[in-house]
Amino acid sequence: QVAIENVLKNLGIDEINDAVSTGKNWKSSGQAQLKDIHSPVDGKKIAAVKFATAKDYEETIAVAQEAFLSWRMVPAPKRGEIVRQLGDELRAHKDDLGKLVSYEMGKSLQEGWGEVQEMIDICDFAVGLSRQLYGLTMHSERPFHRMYEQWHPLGVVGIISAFNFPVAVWSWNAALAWVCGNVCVWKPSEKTPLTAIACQKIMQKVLVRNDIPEGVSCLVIGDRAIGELMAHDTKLPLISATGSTRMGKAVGAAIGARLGKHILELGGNNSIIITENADLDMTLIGALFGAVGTAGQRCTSTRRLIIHESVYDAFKEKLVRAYGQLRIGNPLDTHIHVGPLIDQDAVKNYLDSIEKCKTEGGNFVVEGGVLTGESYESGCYVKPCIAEAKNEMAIVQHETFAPILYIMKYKDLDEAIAMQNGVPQGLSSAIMTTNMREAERFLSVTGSDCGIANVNIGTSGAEIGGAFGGEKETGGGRESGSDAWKAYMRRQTNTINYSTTLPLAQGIKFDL
Ligand code: UN1
Repeated sequence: QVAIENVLKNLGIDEINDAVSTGKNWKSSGQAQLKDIHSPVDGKKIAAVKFATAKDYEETIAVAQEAFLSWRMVPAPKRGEIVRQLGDELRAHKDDLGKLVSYEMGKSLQEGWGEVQEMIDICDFAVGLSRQLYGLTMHSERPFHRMYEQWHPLGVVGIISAFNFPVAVWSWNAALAWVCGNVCVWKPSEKTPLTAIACQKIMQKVLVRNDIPEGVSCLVIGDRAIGELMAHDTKLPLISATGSTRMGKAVGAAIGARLGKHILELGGNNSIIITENADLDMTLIGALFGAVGTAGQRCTSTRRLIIHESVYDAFKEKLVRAYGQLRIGNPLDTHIHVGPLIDQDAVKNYLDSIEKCKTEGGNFVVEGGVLTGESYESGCYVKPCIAEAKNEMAIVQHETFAPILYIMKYKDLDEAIAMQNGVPQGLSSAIMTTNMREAERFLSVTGSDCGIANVNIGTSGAEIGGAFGGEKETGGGRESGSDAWKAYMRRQTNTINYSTTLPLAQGIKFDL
């Protein structure tokens, strides 16, 4: 049993929490609306939070802009040292923060801790990166000239995150943005503001200890209205937004209209191709965790299984048996596999999708439904379900953020790849095979069209070291590892003439 009162106390969550924080200071104007935050685990109120007004937002941005002027002057490796200290604080708070993630969002405690581990990992990554913000040097076509490029910070970076990874997605963006010399303004999901407040308080300790300018890390609790302000705000040169494709299209259009930069991480419709050469025991684990982990609420959740006809029945039987063994309940109990959905709206969405699937001819081999009775009082617990379906069905083409898995048959690999790619989204994909030709074909230019393509692991649970993101309606953004940092900086090409004449490029003559 987890004593949530102690967790809240350890993380500095009060009964009533302020709307905005500029690093050290917390405040909210008189007009800020007070909202209760309930846990999907037991339906109980956790705490109340004030929601920022437009005025609160503007004041926060002004402090962030001011902080940028001095933060950009701190050498990058010294900025890395601040992020290193954040990583240390997160290590110290991993247990409590993981528990609060689990209680506020509903994912299993293992996954709550895993999410905090991702934060720690990205901090480590960013510390190393702080000494590796490399630009290239080029050979000039002119004598006694030197050419190179360098990377400068952008300024105030806006981060809009979703409820499903309430803290990790912030850290992927913020840790990189900071070592790059930017300051951050974070609008967390209005469904999970408390974990965000906890993170900001952890960062606040680091800032105060190091006497870092107020506003390097800002938090604005708010709903859609604040998101819209951010999208239109020319004071934010870059916005990194995670959420639904619908949100991303609106935010992307507003940012595009002002020619700002964005990193969009939107919906996925991820599939695993299971070939006749798959190791079915391994496949079961990948498919199961992908489909029911986080109650199907990851962008990388497995939504479709594309199974070779020769192993279809055998695998279906294995899967159905495994679904029968799933333990659904309080996610803070470490024996539980599946926790609740985030709220009642999500439950309605889940039920609507099941109905639509049935109307379109889907055949449920594991039935869904809402769980009631003791320990399911919040009304957010649902049964993970499986439907035999067709890839073309409208509901299959759509991302439902819930544990509904669609399974379908294929005859040859070309057909399977066409099905895998035949959806509007392009985030994560996988093939299960012990055949090298199949695996390489899937990874080739004629294979998966997704940002992530795996062999013999599932679609979810990406490591932070790789660039994370996807194509098509997933939005095209990349966060986290590899060279994703470049999106948080502006590239400047520099040509220096150390000769005594001024020759023009391309041999152009312009003599007087
Ligand atoms: C998300 O669902 O928003 O690959 C991100 C994964 C996690 C991140 C998911 N590392 O499943």
